[in-house]
Amino acid sequence: MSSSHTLRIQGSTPIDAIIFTAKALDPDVGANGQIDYQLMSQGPFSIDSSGQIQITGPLNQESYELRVLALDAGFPQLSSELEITVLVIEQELEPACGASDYRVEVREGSPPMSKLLQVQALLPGGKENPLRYRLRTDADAVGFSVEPETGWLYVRGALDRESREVYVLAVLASGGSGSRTATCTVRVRVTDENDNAPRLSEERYFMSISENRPPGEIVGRVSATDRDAGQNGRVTYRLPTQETAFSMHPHTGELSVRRSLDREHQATYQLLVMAQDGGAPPRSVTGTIHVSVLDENDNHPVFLHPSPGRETTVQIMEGKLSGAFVSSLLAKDADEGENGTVTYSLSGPWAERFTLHPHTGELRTATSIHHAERSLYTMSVQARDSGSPPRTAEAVLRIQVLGQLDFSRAVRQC
Ligand SMILES: [Ca+2]
Ligand SMILES: [Ca+2]
Ligand SMILES: [Ca+2]
Ligand SMILES: [Ca+2]
Repeated sequence: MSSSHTLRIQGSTPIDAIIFTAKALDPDVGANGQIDYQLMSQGPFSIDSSGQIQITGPLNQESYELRVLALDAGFPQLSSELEITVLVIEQELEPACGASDYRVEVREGSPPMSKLLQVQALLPGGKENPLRYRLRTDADAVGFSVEPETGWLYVRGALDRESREVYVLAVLASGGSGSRTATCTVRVRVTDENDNAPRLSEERYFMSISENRPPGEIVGRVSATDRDAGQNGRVTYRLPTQETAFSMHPHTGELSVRRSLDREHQATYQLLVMAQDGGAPPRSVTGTIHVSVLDENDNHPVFLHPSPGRETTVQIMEGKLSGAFVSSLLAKDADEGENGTVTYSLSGPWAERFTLHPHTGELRTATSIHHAERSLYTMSVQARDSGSPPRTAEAVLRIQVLGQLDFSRAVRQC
């Protein structure tokens, strides 16, 4: 019985490596079933009792022909033969990357076809068989290309760090006897350029603060963001025009008053605010802040009539019917709304003989007035605003009642 077998082993297979196990099957049992193996040919090989063939020396030939004899211990002795052709093949050449991990930085916005770096894979002894490079097509590779012959990596279009900062590319180098491929990893980091101006959270800010607040009181806050990195994205704030009433914190964006504000002097302010990044050159944006000064009840009503600070005398004719016009009171209040809304009242002895309209200030008789009964009424008039707490002003009004006789005399003298 004989059979044959062909083995392919690499020339670099180490000494002592087991390359084959011969197995002769013998149906006999006992001594007849014990098998002895013998290697009948020359070469750097040996076989042991279990049929394992080992390498015992360097493989210098391209091929070896081995004959294995399997003998049993019976009588008569039976044998079988196995022919093994050992082909020693060259090791397959595999390309290998020149670096385990390529790293490169590229400036954001670099123009298309900017060179990044050259990937070089090596093929041992394969100079006559050049490698070709290509990019593994994936999402990261979209913005890049590689020159097939040289391995130079390019950007295809300008990169935006604010969209993506790191790309991991796989450059495949293929060639060699076995068409093997080496995968070289390239990490591309996009460095920042100051290509974004800060953006204010609002184009126009509307803020308010009560009048009379102490210096340093915060009115409100502006904020801006900048998509760039580091100093290119660090925003500071300022009021670009000279402002005597307001100041801006450069880092927090807080607007505060430099002094107390007086609504009655100025009720609204419009300010420019500028947000600027720390790039070189810097980029900036401007917005506007509208500040409303809210009213406080910090003004008394002031009488225009009767004259404040001194007594005012008005004259009326006696005998007028109830409801006759006597005088009109007028007080002004510089405040706003309720704080500036004035109501009038009258006090003093005999005040019930007159009526004062609380809103119009019209003073009229409440009864028929006679000179003989009383010729002079001295009244206290009060103007009060509707603030909380209210403020008041007082004045003295003297009403002189002229008798018919006095009046005729007065007319005759004219
Ligand atoms: Ca910026
Ligand atoms: Ca940027
Ligand atoms: Ca007032
Ligand atoms: Ca006020």
